[in-house]
Amino acid sequence: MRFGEAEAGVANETVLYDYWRSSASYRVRIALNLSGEAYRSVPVDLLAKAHRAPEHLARNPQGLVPVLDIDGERLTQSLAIIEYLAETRDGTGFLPAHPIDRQRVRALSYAVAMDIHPVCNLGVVAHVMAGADDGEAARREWMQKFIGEGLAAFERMLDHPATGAFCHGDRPTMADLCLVPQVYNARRWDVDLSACPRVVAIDSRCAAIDAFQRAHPDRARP
Ligand SMILES: N[C@@H](CCC(=O)N[C@@H](CS)C(=O)NCC(=O)O)C(=O)O
Repeated sequence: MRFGEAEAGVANETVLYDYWRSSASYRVRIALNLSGEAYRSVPVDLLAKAHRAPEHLARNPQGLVPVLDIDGERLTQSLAIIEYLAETRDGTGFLPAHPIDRQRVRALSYAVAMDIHPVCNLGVVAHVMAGADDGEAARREWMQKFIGEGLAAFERMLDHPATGAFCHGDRPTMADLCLVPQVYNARRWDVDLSACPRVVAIDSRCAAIDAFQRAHPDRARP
């Protein structure tokens, strides 16, 4: 056990510290559901700055969600968590077997998680708003620009023979776990997705899957 028993609750219980609207948390909720991993959610209210409180900084020195307690360990970074599940749980399919397929799934995942998501994070956008005359308008414009441009590039990446019913082949991989929360955010900020038909179609297919439905922010809202 790498962390306090008091925090751990029931020994070896899987606990996700998350926020309902956090897309990095949403990725992990989908991954846990698809893995069949039972877990308890502990909300960390980003709007109330609970992620900056000592209690959460003790869980994650970066002051970010998600944090996952699993197998007696405490994990951070959503993609590293998804890869851990892929390596320790049977048959997730989050990462394909062949290195070149895995490379493509990671490239698609990183296009969302490392290129679109960080510039649209709460702390970054709050800084943008603070420097603008009309903070709300500046946020909207910022989100539409960076999510719109990022998903347009993702759409072009999907123009590839390995794209199937999902981002890579015919079952969800880590790339879909990244894409769906990003599309949720795109809709939240009224990003025009009319030039992204593959993205929209894959998102619809994922929306029909129970594990994705149970992870949706509307279901995760405390
Ligand atoms: N690379 C991290 C990103 C985590 C992250 O940025 N989480 C956001 C919510 S989606 C957060 O905690 N934001 C708080 C802030 O920006 O202050 C991961 O994938 O887990």
